[in-house]
Amino acid sequence: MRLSEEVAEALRAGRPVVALESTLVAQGLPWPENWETARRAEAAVRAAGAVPATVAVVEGRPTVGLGPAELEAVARSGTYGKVGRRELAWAVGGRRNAATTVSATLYLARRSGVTVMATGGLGGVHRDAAASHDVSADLDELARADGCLVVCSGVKSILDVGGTLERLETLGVAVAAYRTHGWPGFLSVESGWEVEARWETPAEVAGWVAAHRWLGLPGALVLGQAVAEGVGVPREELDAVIEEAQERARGEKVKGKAVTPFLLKVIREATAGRSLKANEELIVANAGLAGEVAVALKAVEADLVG
Ligand code: PSU
Ligand code: MN
Repeated sequence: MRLSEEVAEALRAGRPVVALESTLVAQGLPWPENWETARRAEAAVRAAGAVPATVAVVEGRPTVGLGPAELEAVARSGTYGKVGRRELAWAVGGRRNAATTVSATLYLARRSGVTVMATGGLGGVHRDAAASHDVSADLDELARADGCLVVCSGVKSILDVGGTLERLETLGVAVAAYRTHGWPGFLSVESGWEVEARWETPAEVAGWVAAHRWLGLPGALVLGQAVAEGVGVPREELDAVIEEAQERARGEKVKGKAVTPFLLKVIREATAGRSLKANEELIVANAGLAGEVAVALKAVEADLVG
C-alpha cells in the first residue's frame, strides 16, 4: 500500500483523514469538470480541517492519497479503467492504472486505517436486477467495512432505490439522512423514500459512528446528504430520462460495469448539463461533510480516551 507522505503523517499523528474515490473522476464526470471537481472535493476536506486521500491504483501500486500530478492523470488520461474490489488484484498484479469504485476505495482506505470516505452516489440494486442480477459490489463491501462511514447523496438515480435500501437493511449497513427526513435522490433532492434516522450536526453523526463502533457492530454506516435545493434536477424529469437511457443501454447491449458510466453519460446529455452541475456540487458538499465528521470523530475519540 502506498500512502502519500501527508496521509501517512496524519495517520501517525492521529489527525482526521477522508478517503475519496476516483471512479467518479475517471468515468463519472467528463474532462475538465472531473479534475476541477476532484480538486474542489479535496479542498473541501481541507477546509473542514481534515486531510484528503484520493484513492487509485497507479501502475499497479494501490495508492491512498494521490499527488496533484497523479490526480490530473486520472482525470485526463483515459488509461484509468474502473475497478471494483474484486478487480484490485488484477490491476495490481498486472501493473495497471485503475480508478477505484466505492467498494475498492473503501477496501484500500480501511486497510490503511482511513475509516471515513465520501462519494457522489452509491452503487446498489439495478432496476432490472431480477433479470440481470446486476447488484453493485459496493453493497457487499459496505457490509464488511465494519465501523466505516460513507457520506453520499443516496444511491445513484439509475438504481432501484427502495430495493437498495432493503438490501442495505438485510446486510446490516446503518443508514441515516443528514438534515432531512427523506432519503436523498442523488441528482435529485428527494428519492421518494424515507429513512428513520436523521442527524443535524457533524457531532451527532460522530456520536452515531462511535456508538456503532463501541457496540462492535459489523458493517459500515451510510450518511445521505441531499444535493443543494437550487442545483438538484427534479425527480420526475430525471425518471423519464433514466427510462430512456436504460432503453438505449439495452438497445446498444451495454453490459456489466460499463452500464453505470453509460447511463450517467446519457443522463448528462439529456439534461443539458444540469445533472453534471448537480453531480459536481454534491460530490464537493459530501467531501466537506465527511471532513467535518472526521474532525468531530476525533473529538469523540479523545472524549472516550479521556
Ligand atoms: N457516483 C457518482 N459517479 C460514479 C459512481 C458513483 O456520482 O461514477 C461510481 C462509484 O465509483 C460507484 C460505482 O462505486 O459507480 C458503482 O458502479 P457499479 O454500479 O458498476 O457497481
Ligand atoms: Mn454492476
